[in-house]
Amino acid sequence: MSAQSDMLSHLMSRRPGYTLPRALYTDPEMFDVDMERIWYRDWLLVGAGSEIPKTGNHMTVEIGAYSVIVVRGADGVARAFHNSCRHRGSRICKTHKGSAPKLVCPYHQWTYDLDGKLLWARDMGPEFDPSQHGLKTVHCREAAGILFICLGAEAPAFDAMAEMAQKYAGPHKLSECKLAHETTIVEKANWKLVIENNRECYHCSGSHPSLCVTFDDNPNIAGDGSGKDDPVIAAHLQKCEKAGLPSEFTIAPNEQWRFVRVPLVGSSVSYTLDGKQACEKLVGDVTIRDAGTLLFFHYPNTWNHFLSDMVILFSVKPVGPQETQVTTKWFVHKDAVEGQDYDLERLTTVWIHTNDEDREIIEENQRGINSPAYEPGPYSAAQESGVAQFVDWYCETMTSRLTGRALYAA
Ligand code: 3BY
Ligand code: FES
Ligand code: FE
Repeated sequence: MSAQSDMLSHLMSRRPGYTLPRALYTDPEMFDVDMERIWYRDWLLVGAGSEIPKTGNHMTVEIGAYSVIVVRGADGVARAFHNSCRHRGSRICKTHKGSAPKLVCPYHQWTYDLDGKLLWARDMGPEFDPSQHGLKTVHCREAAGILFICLGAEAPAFDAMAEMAQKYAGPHKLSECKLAHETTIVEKANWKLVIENNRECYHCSGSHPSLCVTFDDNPNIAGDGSGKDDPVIAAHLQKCEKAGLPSEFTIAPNEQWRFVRVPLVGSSVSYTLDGKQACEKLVGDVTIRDAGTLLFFHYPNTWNHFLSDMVILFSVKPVGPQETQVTTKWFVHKDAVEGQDYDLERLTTVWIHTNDEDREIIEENQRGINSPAYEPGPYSAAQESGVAQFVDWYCETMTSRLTGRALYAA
């Protein structure tokens, strides 16, 4: 109870338009409240459905204290279960990804069907009721080929976001893409610093030489949609919409997610060091190379880029108050052949560098905040409105979940 009232008093003391009070980036108890009230309740992106295309394909995901199995059923539906056996609690799947016709616990071989039902348990006696010992379910949905899970007893609304994902990302047909490469890096910083950093490009010119070849750091482009009166952005929007690619800035009523398609720098078509394509084959129904990038964020755990020739999904997982994992997954058309249609190094190099550069600045951000001399500082209205938007979402969401009311008018 006291961690929650501490959280509330930190939230009450915060100054809008400023970075958060120190405890919210450092304190283990505040971290636990973040996990309980945000991470264990919201929809979280875990990857693409095409990573587990066939019956019995599964992946395991660790979210805080939880371990979750996401598995493709015989009916083609992806389902998620707690990765904890109903016998004595062992983890059932220990590999990051795998495939099996049934889920067999490695400890005493209790065997579960792909829909979580307990099928077989040896010598449990006549009184034992297998129907009471199925795997515990976790909410799982696919939207435009993107896989989400939610650990909450009741999941928040999903359909409005799913509809928008279908509209904006649908033409990229992620379900018909293959995973070309995946990395996970550890950043020694609070998860909110990772998201804050992603929501601005104020730092880009100073830190991202390779990204800046193709990604425009003009804050009006990706910012809050205010740039649509700019002739370059307006022309890009028109061209993409004409090519069947919805592009106009759209944001959830509670501002938890956003879609917008933005142009890349000059004649660049993909995230490469020369701005030229990364893959010969275009994805899905995309017919134009210069479609720019469709940006999709969904708080608390993801930002994504849908391009004409690849899709990059980013997912964040808090490990501790000052430790966060960032997983990046690069997808290309499923028929694209490595070495022929794309070169893996060329496909991944810009974001491998960018991620590492971000890790470095975010870790320095954390180290500086750890100093007793830290005090909340002001966001630039011109450059960091996206950061302020995230921080407002966080404070508003946390406050309403702790008190049942909203701190600021919607
Ligand atoms: O990943 C993004 O959404 C971009 C790229 C750099 C900063 N951020 C606004
Ligand atoms: Fe799973 Fe015993 S703990 S079968
Ligand atoms: Fe960055």
